[in-house]
Amino acid sequence: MGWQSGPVPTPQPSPTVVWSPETRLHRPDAEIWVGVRTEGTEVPERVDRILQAVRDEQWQVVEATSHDDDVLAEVHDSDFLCHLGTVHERWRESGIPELVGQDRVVPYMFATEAMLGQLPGRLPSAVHALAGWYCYDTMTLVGPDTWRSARAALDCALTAVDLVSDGHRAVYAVCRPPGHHVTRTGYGGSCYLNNAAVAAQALRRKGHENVAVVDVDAHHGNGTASIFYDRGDVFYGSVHVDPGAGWFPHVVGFADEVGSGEGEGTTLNVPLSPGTGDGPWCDAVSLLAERAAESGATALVVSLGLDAAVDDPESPLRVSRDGYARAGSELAELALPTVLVQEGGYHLDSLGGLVTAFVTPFVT
Ligand code: SP5
Ligand code: ZN
Repeated sequence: MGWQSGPVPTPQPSPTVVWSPETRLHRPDAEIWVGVRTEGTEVPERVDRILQAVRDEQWQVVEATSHDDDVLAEVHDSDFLCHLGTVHERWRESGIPELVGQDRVVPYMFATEAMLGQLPGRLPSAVHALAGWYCYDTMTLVGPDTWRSARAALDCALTAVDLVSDGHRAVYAVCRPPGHHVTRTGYGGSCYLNNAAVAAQALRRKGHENVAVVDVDAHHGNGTASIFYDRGDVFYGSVHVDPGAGWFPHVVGFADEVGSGEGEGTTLNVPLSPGTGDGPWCDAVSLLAERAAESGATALVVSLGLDAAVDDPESPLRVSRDGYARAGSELAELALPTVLVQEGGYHLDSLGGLVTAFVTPFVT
């Protein structure tokens, strides 16, 4: 070793990935579907698989910083947030875990119009009834660490917004649990807080007059769609498996939902038949990109679900890794400051590779 050897200064690659160790804490442990308890597919290992893949790419990974509730409170109802933050503690205090052997919060009834008719209905006092007031399915269980993880996932998204606002071209947030099924007042679909919607709102607050959300998850993002349905300042475009063909969220996500009031024309749904692969799926992403550009958006949020992939257990779409790479290129070509928010994607062996395939065009 001569005197000239020593550390050679290398330029720091820009932060590309934001994560938080707390996103691993949430363990739903089960998913109750058509009355049957299964293990569920929205597992902590998803985070590990994604991190491994981005580290293999030598992308810089940074930890999320904590953010206050200001933007969150603009997107979600305050009673809903209070409920979600405290419901597991109330469940425990009620004695249900000992009495019936269920330590996760699971609703058993839903006060829909079918129950109430024209009656007003009021907030139930029993926590097991209250559970169905804010949760709209039986698949989305709340455990002791669910709130912490959901809040940490949101911090990932908000940290990504900060970095993009500071001049980074694109930042990917490893949000877990995912978020796009959460409305202003209710959660479901393995989601608890709408990370993408809060990111879009945060970009509005940072001065972007128009923001586009493009959702490539296999399922329609009913939460994000509903939050922005009547707003003209946030475009929402989604490609997903046709809910009319029998897929979650079943009741929304159809092509004739185009927005209302000031938001008329700022929603675009592209439902595809089960079995659809790369060609039509990539065409749909191109259309969403085109319409996002036409909306006048100066910033982009991508709801990055990888569950449209051929091997995914939760959807019948058949997109390849190459398809995800092409979709990433289409959206990267918009050349907008971009926050990529992790949504679904459940095939553990392919998940990380799908993420890097999609994100690579944004960072090269
Ligand atoms: C964020 C996201 O992708 N949420 C997915 C919500 C849809 N879940 C529907 C689950 C349907 C039942 N799953 C049973 C497992 C069969 N493989
Ligand atoms: Zn999904």
